[in-house]
Amino acid sequence: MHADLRECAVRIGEMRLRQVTLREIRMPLVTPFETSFGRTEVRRILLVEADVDGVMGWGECVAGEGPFYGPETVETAWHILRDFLWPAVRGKEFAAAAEIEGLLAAIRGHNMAKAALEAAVWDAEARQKELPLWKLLGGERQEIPCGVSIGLQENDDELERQVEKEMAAGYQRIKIKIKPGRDVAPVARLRRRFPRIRLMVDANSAYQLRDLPVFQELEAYFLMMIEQPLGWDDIWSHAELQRKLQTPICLDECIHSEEHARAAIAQGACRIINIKLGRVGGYSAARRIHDLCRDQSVPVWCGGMLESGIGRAHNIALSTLANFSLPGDVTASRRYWTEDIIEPEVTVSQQGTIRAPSGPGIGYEPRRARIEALTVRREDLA
Ligand code: OSB
Ligand code: MG
Repeated sequence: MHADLRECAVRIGEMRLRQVTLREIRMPLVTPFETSFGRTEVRRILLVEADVDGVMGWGECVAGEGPFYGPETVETAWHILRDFLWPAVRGKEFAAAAEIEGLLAAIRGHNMAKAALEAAVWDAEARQKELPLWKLLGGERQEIPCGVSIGLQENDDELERQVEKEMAAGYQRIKIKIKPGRDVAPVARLRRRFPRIRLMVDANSAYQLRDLPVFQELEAYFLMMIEQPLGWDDIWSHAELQRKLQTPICLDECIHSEEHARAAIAQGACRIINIKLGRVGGYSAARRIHDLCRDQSVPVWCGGMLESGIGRAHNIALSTLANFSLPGDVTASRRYWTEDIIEPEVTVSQQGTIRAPSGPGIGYEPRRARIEALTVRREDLA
């Protein structure tokens, strides 16, 4: 073949990142969200806009305002994106968003920063191919089951009102946050009031193995699962605890990679895994964990991180994979925001489901004027 032709053939289907724009927006939550590690009133959200050969894709970094859920923050993510991730992809050709992970592999950790960039490229690739992202990912569910995560409340009356409201809205399962001193009593009360609902608790690593009696007491209330009771990076102690409990443990904070998931399952540290794109470093890792869990008969569900519409839309796409068989923390925009940054907003049916969108990419359009108005900081990387 002539050299020019070969050059041409090699380049068909190749993509290149032309520019990346980082933005920080601030969005006040409709009501503050409290967990065992802290309280959030205003979300600082880092958005990544990627220009892939003129097609724009969007990703959201789920790092928190402080290093309390995991080690990353908005500031560390911005630094890593600008100073390490962007230089690792700048000018590189790739055939698919699935190759981004490999380009970023030399940078250790910083999964939330990586996932935001990778997700933006997935959105752009799907838009370029005029496909819904969920189909490009191999998703099979047209409708995804939804649950809600209810933060720590002022008192148990208020908690009961919240549960009533969310059940009336159609959500299929209720998760409440717990912490030492605010665990057995609220669960017992909710179970008395709602004997048959699918109920679970999330401790966000607030307990230690010596708190075993608390979890033994919780066994009486038929919880679907107990999410991340022990140390954020301590798989071994969860295996100790799971051996002593009938109630399934679900790991969130502990699982950062396929290797962590394999170790946790092999050790018996959990029977369910919560997958978050940010925590595991993007779609490539999320799909591997999904496939591993499917092969090991471990159900998974999609966690949430108080995302704006962009991150919410990505969570919907991920949740269409077949083994996302349990209701996720993927909910309507209006639960968190007076006005979201996507069009249309995410809505949930009276059956507690979200319909996978039919439009290209994430299937929701970023509302540029609103994003611009909320932006407090912007940097173009070229
Ligand atoms: O542990 O799942 C968690 C929010 C922030 C940080 C961690 C968690 C959560 C939630 C809320 O539970 C999930 C959501 O509705 O976005
Ligand atoms: Mg959790």
